[in-house]
Amino acid sequence: MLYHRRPSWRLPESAATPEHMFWNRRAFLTGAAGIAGATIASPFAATAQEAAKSAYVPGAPFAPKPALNPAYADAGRAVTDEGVSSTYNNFYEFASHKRIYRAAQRLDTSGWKIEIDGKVEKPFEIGFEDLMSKVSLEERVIRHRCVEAWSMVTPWIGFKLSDLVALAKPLSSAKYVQFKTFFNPKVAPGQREPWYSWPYTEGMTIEEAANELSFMVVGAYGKVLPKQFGAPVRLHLPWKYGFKSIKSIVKISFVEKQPVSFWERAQAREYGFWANVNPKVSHPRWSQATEEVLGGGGKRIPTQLFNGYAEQVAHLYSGMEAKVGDRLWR
Ligand SMILES: Nc1nc2c(c(=O)[nH]1)N[C@H]1C(S)=C(S)[C@@H](COP(=O)(O)O)O[C@H]1N2
Ligand SMILES: [Mo]
Repeated sequence: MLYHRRPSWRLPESAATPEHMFWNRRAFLTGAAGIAGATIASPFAATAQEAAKSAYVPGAPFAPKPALNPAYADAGRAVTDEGVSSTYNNFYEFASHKRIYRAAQRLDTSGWKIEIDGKVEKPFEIGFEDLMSKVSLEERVIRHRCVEAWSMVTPWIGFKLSDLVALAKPLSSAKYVQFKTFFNPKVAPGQREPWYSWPYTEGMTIEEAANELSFMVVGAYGKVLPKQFGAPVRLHLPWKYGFKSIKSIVKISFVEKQPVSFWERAQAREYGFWANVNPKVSHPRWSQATEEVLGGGGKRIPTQLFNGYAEQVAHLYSGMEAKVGDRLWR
């Protein structure tokens, strides 16, 4: 098929990078466009069992649908077709290629809990539905820029990460927030691949977490978040490369030291902690100056500093480039 693996990727010292996905996505877009819409219906359908267990069934209509935040009503370009964005995903837990949407349906999100710990007043665990009753939901149409140089626009439903930080009541010693994805190799075959350090983790500073762009996503395209997008709850940080936007979160820890994240551990030279989008700073193996519009028939557009969100986030990094150099941008 369209996906191939270089045998050398099985070696830990050349831990797999997402580069091949970029090329395979291109092959998919040109070679197999159109099949997406036809094949998605059945894997999205919830089982009766799931529906009985939860009011939030992945892929079911979001009812009532939260109001669109007028500040994010328009991303300046077309919303990516749902049939494209929901059948071409990065979710290494299920496989290191993009066509994981069927495999991801095995993830059982009913009874989902999130653990909050570290430097907080009192660690606790909260059920997903309980969390939903404590946050305020809205819809945002948002740009997403993957480090592999493709991009999309998605109508997300979610709540501000700052709502959750407020619930967690961090201590003043909490300087960073660390996120963890579920770990269940029985369901997620990618997690049997020993050259990665599972579970997927990500992190950000507490100031970044307080920014209003930091969004916890629980829905897309008017639906309860489909599993392949990272159900039941994933982070979205639109000014950073996509790998920062961790999926299917089970744990959030408030910590003193800068956490090491999944891709940083796998390939520190290429992927770091900050990963802010900057068209002027190339990835070690490709330019970041332009991006391919997902579902756009191979069309490329210029990449914008902070993915076009500089006004909201640039101040977070003033004076920092002198300290961390190019690491600020990868
Ligand atoms: N747990 C987990 N989160 C993840 C990933 C992953 O492999 N596992 N991939 C990341 C990358 S590289 C991108 S571009 C986005 C893709 O999100 P999407 O599939 O919803 O488009 O998810 C990010 N979050
Ligand atoms: Mo990505």
